[in-house]
Amino acid sequence: MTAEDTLVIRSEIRSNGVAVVRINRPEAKNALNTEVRHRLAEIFHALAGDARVRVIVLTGNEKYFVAGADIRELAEAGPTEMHLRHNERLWEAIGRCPKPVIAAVQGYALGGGCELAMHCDLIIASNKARFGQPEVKLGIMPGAGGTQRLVRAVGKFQALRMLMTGCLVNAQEALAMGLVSEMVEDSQTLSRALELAGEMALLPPLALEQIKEVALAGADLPLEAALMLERKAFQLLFDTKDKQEGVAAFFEKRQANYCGE
Ligand code: DAK
Repeated sequence: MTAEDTLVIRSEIRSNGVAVVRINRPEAKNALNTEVRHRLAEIFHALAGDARVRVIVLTGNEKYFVAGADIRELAEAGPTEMHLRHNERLWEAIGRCPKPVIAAVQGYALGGGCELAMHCDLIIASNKARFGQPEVKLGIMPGAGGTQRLVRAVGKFQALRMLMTGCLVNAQEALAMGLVSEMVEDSQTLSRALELAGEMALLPPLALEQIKEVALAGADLPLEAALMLERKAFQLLFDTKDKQEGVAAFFEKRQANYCGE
């Protein structure tokens, strides 16, 4: 196991190929300030390029996943400064990560925190988790994909209820509307995310990568183009050692051992 600790992010790579990234700013309810955003981007870039890593779990602490952007950093900023921060480049490190990313959400996931969870592929939520896009109550609006990813995730009427009232939804509501993948007992949140990550770490990485890329890119394409994209990716996988291994393991009635090639 290798571990890296900084003041704001803790990350470790476990022997089963699961990396755990933990946001650690308890004094500000894990709010995303410039340092956290930069460190998150650096860590995700590093994990994406690290062959040991198969799956990433992103989490906060027991009470706060992330309480949003750091409001102190928004208070004084003007439009040019906001533009020059180019936060979109930092978010891309997570949204475009080619490996599976699982959010383990306990407590509040608000504003940029809800957007951060929506950058992930699966969301495992504590039954005490609360989600919201309360930016409107500050006189602003979501700026990291909230208006777009939320509509795509839960549909217009639930999304606009959250976006235009700033209300918080509990985990049960979030599950019912399709904002989270699974809801579990609060104390089981991280362990369930790690269990799923461990299972996915045993699956063929190239197939997982292609599934993620095609599912996400295809959602924004016309159906015919998306289906063609799927066919091409499907065909590509027939060239992999892992396809041979998966089929051989099936007939030999054994566990497949995927090498990622
Ligand atoms: N930022 C900074 N400090 C925060 C904070 C935040 N988001 N949330 C909480 N804190 C601080 C509080 O100021 C307080 O500090 P002290 O007074 O102790 O110094 C401390 O954390 C404890 O807060 P509370 O006393 O309020 O704690 P509670 O447990 O009672 O309530 C809460 C927790 C999370 C429900 C509440 O603190 C809250 O509603 N916080 C604000 C949530 C919020 O409005 N979040 C949305 C922020 S706007 C962008 C992309 C995205 C964004 C911006 C730009 N670009 C691409 C450029 C995103 C914007 C947002 O997320």
